[in-house]
Amino acid sequence: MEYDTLFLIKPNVTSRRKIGEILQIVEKNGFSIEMLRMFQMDMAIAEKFYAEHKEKSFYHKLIDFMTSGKTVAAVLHRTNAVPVLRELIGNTDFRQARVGTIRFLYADSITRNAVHASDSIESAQREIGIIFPDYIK
Ligand code: FUP
Repeated sequence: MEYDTLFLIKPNVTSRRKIGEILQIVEKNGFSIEMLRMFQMDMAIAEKFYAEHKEKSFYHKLIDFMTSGKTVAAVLHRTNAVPVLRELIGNTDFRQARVGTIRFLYADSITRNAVHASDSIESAQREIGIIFPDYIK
């Protein structure tokens, strides 16, 4: 099945001028970029996006980081987009990420972990709605 997922390139990467390299990796792996946006997350968007983590110990660190600089957001389209992109980005903890994954290559810590990819089709729809409210499929 072909469908969309949401991808974010986080502030620790945008500030290092690695945006092009990472977009090249996703395109080489068969993803089509349907929407693309660069912006700095405000508190309202970050809190909405990460609402499920509100009670976690790392929540404030995560929100601080995500609002600290520019994010590139993309709607990516492919067959089996969610599991394929999750595989390509690697484990949340970069120390456990498979060699060659985006997090293995670009993460600095568990919080500054370079990229985000939706973990289910439902999450993808919710997250696309937050970042690209005008996107009509
Ligand atoms: P993932 O789906 O791989 O992005 O991971 P999670 O949904 O579990 O976590 C969301 C974000 O919280 C991660 F991108 C980074 C951050 N996080 C931490 O900062 N510390 C942790 O221990 C776990 C996650």
